Amino acid sequence: MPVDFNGTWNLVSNDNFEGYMTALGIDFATRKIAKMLKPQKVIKQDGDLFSIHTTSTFRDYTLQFKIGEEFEEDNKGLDNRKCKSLVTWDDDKLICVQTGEKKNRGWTHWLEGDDLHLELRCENQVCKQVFKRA
Ligand code: VLZ
Repeated sequence: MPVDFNGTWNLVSNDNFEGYMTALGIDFATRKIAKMLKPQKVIKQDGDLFSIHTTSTFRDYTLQFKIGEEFEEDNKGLDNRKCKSLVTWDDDKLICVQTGEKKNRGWTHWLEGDDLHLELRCENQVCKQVFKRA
């Protein structure tokens, strides 16, 4: 039985989001706003189908995918670079590889106790976020 990520999650810590955004080429002014945000994630998991809605007072981002099925991701409102994304399970971790112009791009979600963890990777930068249930 896979882990159940369903729920509404509020950001409680955000380590090196600045470095991650810089690696993505996000401009200075946008980074200054974005690093202050406390985004919320609403995750819906139904078998192999997922949707992850990341919302904030500044911008929202929605991702829908099926485990094991590569899709084109537009990263609209983030860096707007298209990539090919593939999400798979690695034990209880959800791993996304985002293949495109940026090397080593992707993310990993997992649960630890009652917390949702997210590692965001781009080039040589790693951002670590922790969320608690709303
Ligand atoms: O999350 O890839 O949960 O997409 C931040 C919105 C969204 C705030 C970050 C505006 C999305 C930022 C991170 C402006 C530059 C992400 C995935 C894993 C799902």
